[in-house]
Amino acid sequence: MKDWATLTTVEEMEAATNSLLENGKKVGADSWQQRVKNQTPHCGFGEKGTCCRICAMGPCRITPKSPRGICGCDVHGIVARNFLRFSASGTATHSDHGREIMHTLHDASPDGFYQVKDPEKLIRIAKEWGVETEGKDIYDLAHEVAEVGLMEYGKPFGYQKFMSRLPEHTQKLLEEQELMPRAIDREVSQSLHMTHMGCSSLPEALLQQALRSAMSDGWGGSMMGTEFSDVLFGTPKPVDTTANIGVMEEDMVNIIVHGHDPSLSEMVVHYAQDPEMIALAKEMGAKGINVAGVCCTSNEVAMRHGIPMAGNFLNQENVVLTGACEAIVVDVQCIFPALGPLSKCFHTKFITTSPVAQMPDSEFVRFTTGDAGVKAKEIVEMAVRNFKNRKPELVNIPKQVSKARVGYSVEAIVKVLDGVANSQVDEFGTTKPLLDCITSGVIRGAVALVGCNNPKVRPDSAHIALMKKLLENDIVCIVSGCSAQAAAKAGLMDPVQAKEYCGDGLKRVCELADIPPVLHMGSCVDISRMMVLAAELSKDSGIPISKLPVVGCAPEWMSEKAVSIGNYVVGTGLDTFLGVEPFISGSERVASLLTSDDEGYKKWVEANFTVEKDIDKLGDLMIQRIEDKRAALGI
Ligand code: MSK
Repeated sequence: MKDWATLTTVEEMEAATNSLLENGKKVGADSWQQRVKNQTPHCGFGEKGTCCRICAMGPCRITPKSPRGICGCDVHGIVARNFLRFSASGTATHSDHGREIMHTLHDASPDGFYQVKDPEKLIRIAKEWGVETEGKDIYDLAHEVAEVGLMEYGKPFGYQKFMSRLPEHTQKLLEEQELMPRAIDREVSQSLHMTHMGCSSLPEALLQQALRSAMSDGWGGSMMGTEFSDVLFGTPKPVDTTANIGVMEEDMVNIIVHGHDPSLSEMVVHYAQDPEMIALAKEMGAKGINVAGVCCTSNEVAMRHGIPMAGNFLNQENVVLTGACEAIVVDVQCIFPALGPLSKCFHTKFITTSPVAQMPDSEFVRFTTGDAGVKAKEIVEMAVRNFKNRKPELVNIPKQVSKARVGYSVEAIVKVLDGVANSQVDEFGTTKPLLDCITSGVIRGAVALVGCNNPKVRPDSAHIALMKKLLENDIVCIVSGCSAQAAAKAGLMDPVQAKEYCGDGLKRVCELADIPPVLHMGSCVDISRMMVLAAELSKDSGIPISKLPVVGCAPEWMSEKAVSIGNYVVGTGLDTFLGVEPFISGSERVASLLTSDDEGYKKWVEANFTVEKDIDKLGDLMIQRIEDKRAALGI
């Protein structure tokens, strides 16, 4: 632990980035900051969602003079079709990550590269899914459960199995509205079918499909990704780590892992600790090997191994700009193709590993579960041997590090809060202590803060400002994805220092439970953990999810995955607040269906979206919504 770890402001982070950009200028490096300038202003039709290019009669663009496309589709149909495609792509992406995890589970063996680290969780899910567990070898069970899980992608009949985790009220509502998600691939495929030329142009039908497909992500693909990553790599427990660019080490080989699928990063972390590799690093003149993470891969390895977090989405170029990155090793999602040319300006090796994410100017080391250890060792060795190519005159590691306690799975939250109330827990535990804190008003409510960075918002400023505002108002923040790293970098996960931002009630709970006020729940797919927590709170209290003083928020979102997430968080019954506009402003009808209190989402699933670009106002609106829900419950 670096002894200068501290709370860090957005201004300080920005100053560090600026000094790195100066480093980049020395070698002619491009940057997202420059590319944003080149791309501004953005296409107005794209921003409003009013450009249709789903057939070759177009592209058609809707204007007052040309209110319909060549096929006659109006603006509402076009905007809704674009919205559904955007969301369905997010569903496909998350769920394909989940599918890879199921294949890894299917390949697990006692003498292979992947083992079952949490057999209790495997048995618990097997029982939940009706798979016989008695007398079975744990690996036979793992393979059987993996097959059952893989069938969730293409089974011809029935709904997603994890939907039974929802309270009865929500299940009934979704059944009545015909919004229960069927097989994941079917929902994605049907979304593409519905948006093909000559199919749906009725906004209601298109938005209902956006909800249905997103629910197959949140309560299907993503949830399997989360649950079976825990089975394979261990269910997260609180662990201390450090965050921000200063986690990179000047005298060590720095390997950055970036992406989402822990199957790769787990192996890289393992082989970076191999005595043979450490000896080689010393031979190359380094003191050892330092692995750090970016984006959601960072969340995965931080919460299971305490691996430091170098940064989030818009910091991915920063790690290379330090001139001290021997290799940036990526799997899938949220990886800038810019890393290829940028790495070439330095000595960094940009190593791609998945057939799903292949990029120019990278070294492709194809990684499969069958040869995972061999390939991971090869990658670590490539990085270590690259240390001698480092140019000392280009090394600039800003001294910025904060302490963070991460790894609050639902199981961990239940356990630590039980310490406050001292109640008995059953096998899974109970959320009653948390409910008691909320009912008594010691904690006013909870906000699930998630999502990316987006250059449309000053990086991390919205995440951090909102968290501080919520903490001050005794609202606990549960966070994941790049929002989690924003919090960690700012020091908001430091259990000692972050308390200074809390109101009296929340501060007392944090002191009693020895937790930070911002709880790290993991990566993007781990938003499914938040959904399970909401469902458990509802079942333990008898209050429908939509009436709980809990809301979701993605203040700096940018990806298609984030729209799928938003749709399944709302579909689960949680009002969701966005700081960046989705591409829907071209249709008042679509905007109303998503945000109105009188129709659309609110009527179908009892929750809706609020879009507000003024971040202070967004925070006020969330607090007001939480207080309104409390008042309605009489608490
Ligand atoms: S990595 S989807 S930028 S949260 Fe999951 Fe971050 Fe958003 Fe990617």
